[in-house]
Amino acid sequence: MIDETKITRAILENAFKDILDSLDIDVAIAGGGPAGLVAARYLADGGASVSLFERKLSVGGGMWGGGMMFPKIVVQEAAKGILDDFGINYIEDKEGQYVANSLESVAKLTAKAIDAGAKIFNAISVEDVMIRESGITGFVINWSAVGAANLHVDPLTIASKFSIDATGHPTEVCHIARKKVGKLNTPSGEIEGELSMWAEKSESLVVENTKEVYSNLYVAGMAANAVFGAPRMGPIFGGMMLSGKKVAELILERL
Ligand code: 48H
Repeated sequence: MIDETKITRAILENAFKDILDSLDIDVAIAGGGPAGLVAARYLADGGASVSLFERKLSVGGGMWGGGMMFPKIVVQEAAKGILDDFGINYIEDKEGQYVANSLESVAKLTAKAIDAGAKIFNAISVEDVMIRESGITGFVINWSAVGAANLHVDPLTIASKFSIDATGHPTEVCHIARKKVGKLNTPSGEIEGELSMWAEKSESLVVENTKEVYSNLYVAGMAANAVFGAPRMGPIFGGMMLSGKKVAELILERL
């Protein structure tokens, strides 16, 4: 028999289990754009316990909108293997690059991350970090609705061995860390800031810049270029996915 109280109990019990299982994990990821989703999948595939916190109701970040809201993304040869790995369909165009549907891409990145065992929490924002002598030891989280309504509500915490800032252009976690710890592992110790569009340069730099930016805090995706002072690239997404894969590999080596 369908009963409202039973529905409510099923939702609460199962949601509480997921969040309780995430209190002390291997890797916490802030941001569910392409870089965060790809990282989540490969980390979970590698046996890590991983939870991803996304501010919005939907994951996918800037991928949904393709280029100027035309729902297509371009992916270069170097990242074709990741499209295959996620079962994303594509066509090779005349320019020797691959074109995929942005909606299908978000859906499959998300589904594969969840299938691999990553836990994804939407509508939750990372609003601070925990810092100990060893470095960053986890995220301070709150419902995004609390911030949106400007309510004074204290947050909760998630402890993790490693954290990833995959918050895209605003590189929010690194900004918080920079404010609280003083200097990051960047040339100036500051957030260097994103430069203007130069796709070819940017796509290789985003992979190069995917690294540990403070003890146990890694940066991936657009945030990596924003932190290390590299250009943006427009609607080519190979670098985001390669960055997600690289950060997963770097962390798995240390786990
Ligand atoms: C929880 C947060 C918080 C927070 C933000 O922007 P994204 O898609 O990031 P990437 O790096 O995976 O991909 C970048 C790509 O989409 C892009 O913007 C490109 C290629 N631009 C090129 C150009 O030239 O403009 O996703 C980041 C996600 C978003 O969903 C945010 O809502 C979320 O992070 N987020 N989640 N806590 N504090 N801040």
